[in-house]
Amino acid sequence: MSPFPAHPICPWRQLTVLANCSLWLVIASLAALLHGCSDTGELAQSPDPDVHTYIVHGILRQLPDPEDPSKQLLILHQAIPNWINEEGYETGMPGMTMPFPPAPDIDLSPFSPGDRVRFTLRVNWEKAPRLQLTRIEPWLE
Ligand SMILES: [Cu+2]
Repeated sequence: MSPFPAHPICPWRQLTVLANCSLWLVIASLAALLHGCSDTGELAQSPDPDVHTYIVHGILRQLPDPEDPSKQLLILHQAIPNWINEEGYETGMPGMTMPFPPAPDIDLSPFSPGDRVRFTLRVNWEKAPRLQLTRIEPWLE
């Protein structure tokens, strides 16, 4: 007869270890999912199909110049996977540098080019300004 026990870890114990691992996997996947959903992309759909609100991350490239209207707020933004275009199709938008006209109450004084930012983008395909940045904060990870 072998001097070693047949089951160094009892089956019940193995099950518990397995259950723990699966539980962590589920928690990790859920966290990843929630993170993905809440971090970048469209917020709760507005009742108006022409209005969409997105949370977007990017790098501030240029601040607007009140003296020179041609100098707009430019942000290199990450891809917006669930971007809905003017025709109502979810086409997504790849990452790019583009202008984001800020809402009148937005204070850009704490920001400088090169800053990592997280911002809210409100799109209204029916009414100007069609794109408007309605909130901006440092993008901290
Ligand atoms: Cu873009």
